[in-house]
Formats: sequence, C-alpha cells, structure tokens
Amino acid sequence: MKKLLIPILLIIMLCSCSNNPKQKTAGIPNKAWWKEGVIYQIYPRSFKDSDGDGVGDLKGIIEELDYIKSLGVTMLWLNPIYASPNDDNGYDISDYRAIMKEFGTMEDFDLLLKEMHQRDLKFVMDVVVNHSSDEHEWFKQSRSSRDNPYRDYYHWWPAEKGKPNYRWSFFDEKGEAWKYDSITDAYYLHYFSQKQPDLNWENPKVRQEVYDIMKFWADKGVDGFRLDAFQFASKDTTFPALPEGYQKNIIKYYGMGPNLHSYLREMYDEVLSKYEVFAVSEGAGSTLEDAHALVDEDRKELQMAYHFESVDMVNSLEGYTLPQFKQVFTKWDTSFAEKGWISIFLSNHDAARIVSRFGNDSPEFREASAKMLNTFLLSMRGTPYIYYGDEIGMTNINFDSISQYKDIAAINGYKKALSDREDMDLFMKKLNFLSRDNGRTPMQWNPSIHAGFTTGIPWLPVNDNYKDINVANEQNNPNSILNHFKNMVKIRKENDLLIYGAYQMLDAENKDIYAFTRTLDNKKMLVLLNFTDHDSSIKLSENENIESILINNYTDFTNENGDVNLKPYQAVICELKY
Ligand code: TEU
Repeated sequence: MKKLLIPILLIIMLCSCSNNPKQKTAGIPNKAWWKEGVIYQIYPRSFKDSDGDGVGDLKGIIEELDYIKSLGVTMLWLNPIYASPNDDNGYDISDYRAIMKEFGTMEDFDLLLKEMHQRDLKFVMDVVVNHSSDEHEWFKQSRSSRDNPYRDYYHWWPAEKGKPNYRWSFFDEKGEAWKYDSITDAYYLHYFSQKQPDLNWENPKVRQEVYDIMKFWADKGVDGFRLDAFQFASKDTTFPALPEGYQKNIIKYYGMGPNLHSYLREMYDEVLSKYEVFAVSEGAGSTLEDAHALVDEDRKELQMAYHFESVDMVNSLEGYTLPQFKQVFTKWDTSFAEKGWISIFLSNHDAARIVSRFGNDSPEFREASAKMLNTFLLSMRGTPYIYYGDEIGMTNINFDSISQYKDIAAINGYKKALSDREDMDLFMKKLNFLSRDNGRTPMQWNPSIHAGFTTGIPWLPVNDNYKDINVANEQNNPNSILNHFKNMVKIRKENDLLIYGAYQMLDAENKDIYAFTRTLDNKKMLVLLNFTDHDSSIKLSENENIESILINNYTDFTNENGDVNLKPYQAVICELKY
C-alpha cells in the first residue's frame, strides 16, 4: 500500500520524490520518473496465452516478464483487464473491481504486479470511465425504472420530450448515439457502441464511484492511469442541437466539456495527489491550449496527454507527406518546450502497424524502416509509447473479407457504409490498410505453430509471416530490429539529453529526411532519419559538426564535410561538437 498517511512523510516526499511535478533538479526543471521511462503497451488478448483457450492472459504476461525487462522498457500499460462482456474487447466494463475471466483471476493480477515490481517495472492501468458496459450493475439498475437510485448514473432522455437532438456514435451501425429503451420509454446516450452507455459525470455520485475505483487499484500498487476517452466525460446535459456535419470535427464538439477541468482537479485532489502515480489522458482536446490546460503542472490536473494529430494524419489511403509530419511533431514539441509533458507514439491498439503505416513493410525495407521508426520514437522529447510487436517490426495482416474482422468498429462501420451506399471497394481498401485488427494480431514469439502465442486456436489469426518475423529469430540475430531497439532504449536511458534536451528541427522543407537536434547543457546530438525508399542527402551547417556516431541502422555513413547522404530509411544519431 502506497497511501501516504503520515503528514511528515508527505513533506519528505514533496521535497525528495522525483514524482513531484514541482521538483527542480540542477539544470533540468521538473524531472519525473514517468518522463524518463519508456512505456511498453500490451494488448493482453494478443500477447501470450498460457492456458490454450486462444486468448492471451495475465499468466502469459507473467511468463514473458523477463523478455519485457530485457527490452529495457520501464513501464507496462495493459489495455483493460476488468470483467467485460467484450463487445469492444474490454472497453465495456461490467465490474471495475474484477478481472476478465479469459485473462485470469485477481490472484493472477496480484502476482503480475508483484513480479513486475520485483523487476522494477511500473504498471499503468487503463481506466475506462466515460462509459461502462450495459451489463454493469449500475446500468441494469439505471434502466430498470425512472426512479431507481442509479437512474442518474447515465444520460437519459424521456421519450415524451420528443426525439433528442442528433448525436453521432463512433461504433453504432446506424451512427446514432441515442438508443431507445422501451423499459422506461426513454433514450440513453452511447458515444461508442450500444453496449457502452455513457456515464453521467455531472452526477457527483458517479465521480465518487470512479475515484473509489481508482483508489482500489492505487492501493493495490498500480503506478499510473491511462484515462480512456476521458476528454468526452463532461457533457452539456441540455444536449443542444449541433451544426450539420459536426462529426467531421468530433473532438471540438464532444471534447473538453464544460466541467472537465473541475472534475480533473477533483480527481487530482481525491486520488492522484495521494499516491505516487501519474495519469495520462487519451486525447488532448482540439487545440494546443486545450492540451496545455490538461497537463500544465501548476493546474494540478493530469501529468501527461497524448494527442491524435500525428496518427490521424495517415487516416486515409493517400498517406502523408514528411514536411506535414515534421510540422505536427515540431508544433507539439515547441508548445510544450517550457511547461507540460506529452507522449510520443505512432501506434496503439486503435491503429495499424507502424511499419506498414509510416514505414515500408516490403521484404526489402521492412527492417530498415522499422529501425528508423523506433529511432524516431526513442529520440523525441516526451514519454515514448511502444506497442507490443513494434520492437520486432510486426506488420499489418491486411484482411480481405469482412468476415475475417473481429473489431466492432470494422463490423459496424461496414454495416453503416453499406446502408449509406458508400463505395464498398474503397471502404474495404481502407479497412484493409487502417483497421484496428491489423494492430491486434497475436504476438509472434517463435516459428512454431501459431507463432508460439497459443496451443489452441488464436482468437484472431496470427500473421502468415510469423516464420520470418518472430522474437526467437530476432534474438539470434545481432543486427535485428529487436537488438537495435534494445540498443536505442539503452542510449535513451543513458542520455538525459534525449529525454529533457531542447528539440530543434532542421531543414523543415526537406521531403525525405527528418533531421533535428537535441541539446542539453553543453551537449548536442543530431538525429537524421530518411523516411524514403531511396538515397537522399542533406547539407549540414557549420554548427552541426559531427564528433561521433551513437547508433546507425546501416554499417556505413556518408558525410563529406557536412554533405550527408542517407541510404533508404537510414537512421543515425550523432554527437556534435559543441
Ligand atoms: O478510443 C477512443 C477513441 O476512439 C477516440 O477517443 C479518439 O478520439 C479517436 O480515436 C481520435 O481519432 C478509446 C480506446 O482506445 C478504444 O480502443 C475504445 O474502443 C474506445 O475508447 C471506447 O472505449
């Protein structure tokens, strides 16, 4: 138990604990362990199955903790592991104090946490409280009658008031977020699926329930919270009409509701300030100001946020241009140069694989581009989030037929596209490239059947390329993506400069190469990344005088008096004379 009960202890903590956002250390302001770490994200359903039912589980993760530790990462974020009917793979929670049957038991969880802490690995818990499952006891009560004490735990619109104003839903097959419920002749709100009714955050009882749940897990010893879809929690409960087509700009209309900041401040006072934990918000509003207001230390709300601008940039088949990509990352870095902290990520369980999406998954370039992307993630300012499998360059599975998909977003999106008479060839092409199932296929451990993920039938097929792309092969090859990744994590951890150092982009217009420097005290590094499948060059200025090379995904490096030539997807970090 980490609760700080004795005031004197609290004072000592405030003075000495690196968790304290206000702490200043010589040269580096506001140091914190969660800024210095590297997060490894596990989709538990797909990581390792210990009992042969085809679904990954907690015991499977325990079996692989030494592997995880060997990566050098310092924190694990697990997607939801609570009891759930799995309409949205655990993002629909029916009991916030129980473990999902398929994943194991509370004893398994306690053991996992203990084994992690013994290895000095921190645990980040997913907290899904914008909505619950419709099978949660609260909702069962709430829908049972209009005067049930739990009625106001959710958003209800009595039918006698007429149809409520249109609300768009992320996962609904008709795109409708209001669902009529005949039991009480009223509509309930669900921004996600019909089985994910939105909780009513304007009700103080709901907020207390959530803080109690967070305390339950913090008392067990979890070290961080990832707040799912939290920017949507506070709502204008008059539900006014919104402009036509508002869903194209959904965060602006659904995000950062009227009381969000006061709820976050309340959460900070009730929970976060009482434990050695940090919290990260999924989503950061629709402007830089919104993001700042969430994470500026002085406001005492959250410690970190992640924005979607970089991953949303590739949400089409046209892809992205490198100057756009650089501009987005530079804008966010510049805005957080003095205050606040963000996450750096290119993939997660809601996205396709990075090497397929941002790199090149052809046999010729997969390895180089995966190493290049990992170099990028681990050399930027912000806490890096690495999604399982990206350390070995796993690729998209690219399903062809809708019957192969398991994700509710894909299945209901397909139904909606059909009824909207969309161009279904185009829809399927997009799904094939961008679907969330691409990023959810089982971890590829070795060349044995089902890639060593399970002895049963995997819930989602293993990618056919597992005989080539797997952990065992990667471990045996000194030049593998995996060994490059480990090396890169080590370099980051050994260099405060890569964590805290100032970032500056070079040559913004260069269409092929992303070049930037990181500077701290009297040290400076240059990061050079070729994002293309051809050779490309960049001219360095007199200020960028290369002293030594720290890491390179090729054996050679061509630099003639500042005229640098990079091979396809070459990634190099150099120390500069300063
Ligand atoms: O995702 C939420 C989500 O999809 C939006 O918050 C986000 O704004 C959008 O992706 C921006 O482009 C979370 C989980 O990550 C996801 O897996 C769940 O399905 C969803 O919440 C519902 O809990």
